[in-house]
Amino acid sequence: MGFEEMWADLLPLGRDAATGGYRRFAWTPPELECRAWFADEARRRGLDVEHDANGNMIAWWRPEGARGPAVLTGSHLDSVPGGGAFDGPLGVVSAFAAIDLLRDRGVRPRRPVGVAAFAEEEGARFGVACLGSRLLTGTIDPARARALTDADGRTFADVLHHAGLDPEAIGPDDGLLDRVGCFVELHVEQGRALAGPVGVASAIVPHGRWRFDFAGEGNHAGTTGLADRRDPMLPFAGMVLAAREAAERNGTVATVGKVRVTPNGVNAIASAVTGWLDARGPDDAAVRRTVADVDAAARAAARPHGVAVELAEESYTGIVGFDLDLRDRLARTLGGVPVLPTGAGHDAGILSARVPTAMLFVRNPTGVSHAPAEHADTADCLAGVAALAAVLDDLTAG
Ligand code: HGY
Ligand code: MN
Ligand code: MN
Ligand code: MN
Repeated sequence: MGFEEMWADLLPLGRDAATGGYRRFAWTPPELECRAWFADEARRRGLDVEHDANGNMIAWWRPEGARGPAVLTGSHLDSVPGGGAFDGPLGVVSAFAAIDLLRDRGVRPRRPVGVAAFAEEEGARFGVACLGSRLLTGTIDPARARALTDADGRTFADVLHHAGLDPEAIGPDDGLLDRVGCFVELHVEQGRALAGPVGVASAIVPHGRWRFDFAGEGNHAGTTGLADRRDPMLPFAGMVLAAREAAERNGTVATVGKVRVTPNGVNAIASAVTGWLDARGPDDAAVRRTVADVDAAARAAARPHGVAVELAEESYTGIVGFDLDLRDRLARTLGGVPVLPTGAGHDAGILSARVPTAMLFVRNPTGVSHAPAEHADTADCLAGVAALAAVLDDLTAG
């Protein structure tokens, strides 16, 4: 079952007719189908699947005689709403295909190799990106994680319990991390900078998401005089515009892509609005200034309308500089491919706090990601598999 057959099997799972993209939210039926696909591919290869306490899965290849810290690869299977086909799954399918290549060549790794599928990388269901790898590395409080809720008000603890996991068992897993020597994540490029089929990541720029809650007063849209309104939509609108202005002023990027309106009725003045800001930039200070500017603008816009504003939640990742030795080793193995930073967050960025990590990128000719137009040509995907196989061969040789 080579790359193209695996890809054809996975591709139909989780399609979202409404957007033409994918909707594979963690532990919803489409993502559970992807998890079942993962277990099938592992079983087909005689790999043991480990389910850690945090909902992450790792398929282990332990050739006879292999010992010592493992080389971990893989990525994630979940998606953003309306996401593309490649963000996450390309890294998982390529990992299985790279193992096939090594086996076909008779390569016998002297270290174990793991294929990971990290849980809730996009944070699309519970609002915190890389939730599974954050829990694994101890970079989110398990109690905070258990209390996270999805759009239907279901808690992460509920969903874990329903998935057969113990919500009280989530948290850092040093035992697992101690078995990992390094992590190499292959990922579709999220941009259009790559001149060749494959590149190596130099860094992940600082990025984060901030939740703003606006509290006003619900009322009738038709019978309430303007002077009697406390409409939270107005300062929310101010926040959206301020995000773009603050980004231009601070040399960053900022987006408000998600909003929740209560009660969300055409003829009802909202009682509450929640908006999520995503801000990213070249350095911590620029991102922090952007968020501070948006916060100030939201409060200034709220005051005249008697609306309360709270910057209620933050999940932020400072700059991730990948392990230089590992990065240079990959670049050498691949014969001097381009090395470039990324503005996208990844599990590799979270794991880099605990194990040496590196990333490979596969060219995306559209440059689009987190949308249906995300793409990688098959030839480039196969070049990515070959590159990953070469990297795994090198890293497991001794
Ligand atoms: O949001 C991100 O940057 C990543 O694609 N999860
Ligand atoms: Mn993504
Ligand atoms: Mn991703
Ligand atoms: Mn990722």
